[in-house]
Amino acid sequence: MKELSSLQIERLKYQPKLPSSLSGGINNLTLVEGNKTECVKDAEQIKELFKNTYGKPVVTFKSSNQTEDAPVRNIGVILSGGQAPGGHNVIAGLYDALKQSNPQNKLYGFLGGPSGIIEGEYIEFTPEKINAYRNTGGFDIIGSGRTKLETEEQFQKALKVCQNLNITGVVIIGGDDSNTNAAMLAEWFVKNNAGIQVIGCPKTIDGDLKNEQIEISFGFDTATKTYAELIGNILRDANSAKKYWHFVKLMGRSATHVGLEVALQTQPNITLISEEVEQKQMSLKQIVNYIADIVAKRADMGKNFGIALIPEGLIEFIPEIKSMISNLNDVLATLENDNSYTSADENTKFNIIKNKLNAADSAVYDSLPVMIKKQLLMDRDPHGNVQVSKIETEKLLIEMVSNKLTEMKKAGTYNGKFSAQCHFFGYEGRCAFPSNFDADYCYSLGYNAFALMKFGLTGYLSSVKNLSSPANEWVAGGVPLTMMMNMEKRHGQFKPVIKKALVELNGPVFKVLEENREKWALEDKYIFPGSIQYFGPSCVCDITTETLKLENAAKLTAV
Ligand code: FBP
Repeated sequence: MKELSSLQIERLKYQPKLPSSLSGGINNLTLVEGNKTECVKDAEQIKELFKNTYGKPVVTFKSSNQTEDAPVRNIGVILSGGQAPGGHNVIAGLYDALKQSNPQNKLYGFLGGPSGIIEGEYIEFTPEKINAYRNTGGFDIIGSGRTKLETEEQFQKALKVCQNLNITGVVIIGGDDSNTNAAMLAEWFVKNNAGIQVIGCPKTIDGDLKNEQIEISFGFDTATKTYAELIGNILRDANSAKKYWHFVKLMGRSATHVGLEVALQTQPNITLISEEVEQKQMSLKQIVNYIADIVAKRADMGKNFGIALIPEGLIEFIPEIKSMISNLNDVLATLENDNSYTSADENTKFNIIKNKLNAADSAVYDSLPVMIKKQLLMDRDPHGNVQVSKIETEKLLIEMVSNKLTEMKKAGTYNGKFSAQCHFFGYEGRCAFPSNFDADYCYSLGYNAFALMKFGLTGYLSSVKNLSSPANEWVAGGVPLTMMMNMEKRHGQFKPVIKKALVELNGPVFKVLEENREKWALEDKYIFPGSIQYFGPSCVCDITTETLKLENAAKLTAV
């Protein structure tokens, strides 16, 4: 019986690249401090909530000839939130840096996400354990979870667990919500003189944890390439059989970075961008008309097939539904402990909600199909987000487009055949073998996280920049987490959170779609990217995403 696939065996041997500033050794670094920082919005409240960690400078590292002392340290690491390719390499980079710094150092992995540090569930990493997971996808080395760290009791428990293990530093690998956790924990540890540093690492396939300092979160590269391969295959199937319209919902939560990137890699007929829907204040009906119009035009050309990409978070950006969801979130927060609601049957629940929503939102809620009404009532995640992955927007759109085409047929404005298939791509890409880019980037982020700890920093996000250049030219450093924060409503209350980066409609990436989409809608300009290549010529193994390429090129021209 085989224990490992051939690719697994070969990937374990891959040696990830480091930026040259780090490759001179973890004990041979100089820290360069930039200017003090401000948060993105709501400065007064954020300053008040993060009295001890607010306003720190952005930092970078340079390699130095002087070797520094490296006292023995124990560090803990947490994988938090949704899986993203490369998480294991962050841990491998962190482990290698820590052992290189002082072989007596220990790395503990908290099990099952942030709850592991509260419950004291952990393992100590051994070389064998780390070596078995190098360059692999998944978070299964220690598991992940979405527990929100925010209460005094949780912080006290975490402190106790860390003290028992002599841990003086915690690395949290996560997205915007998880790094909000990291910022809260860092502040609490400083306030309570705990002597424990906290460093975050930017993870999420969604690509929405980015800003001037963070070019992209890890996992986006591999996940989008995986989806692009699948979409390319479906495009070819559609173009071969010429009988189906494929409606593909793509993960990415609120922002449409994933959908946009995949569109640029494959050039499908229709790509909806949530941010554009919101900006143009498009109603659900207008979106349906837009799709039906393209279906009809293609049918006139004898083409009863095509592909439409639907962003996972679309529903939250359609103005009338956005307003309804916001009202609904407040209503649900008041019903959380109301037995007459929680124990009610489905129809009674619908009626309670309908009566509690304001008139306009109630009408919108009531107009939706039962399937969607039900999905909108599902529990919010621990951070208060609607679980958009469970809302079947692709099915909703197929049904509504089909109804619209029936009307058009009666009116004599459509004379085609509409047969649709629906897909949801998300989980397929989150645990793929990391691309060379993600393998290198993640390893560097983990290695760099330990460098930040060595300099006594806390409340920072590990940052590696200049990512469109070869890895040795990448710039390693750190960004204060408070710099990315603002106040947002969650579970009916305003809370400090890291601001999500949405697709910029004036940005270079969206512009490419905007300039080409009419052509892509009617002419078939499909591109078939094929699968991620791990071995072979650099032109296929080391390509970055279109998003990174275009955004970094635009930054260079702006300088
Ligand atoms: P993170 O923000 O934690 O990285 O999660 C990303 C994501 O994959 C979203 O794209 C998706 O909406 C969500 O996780 C799904 O969550 P779950 O894994 O809990 O079903």
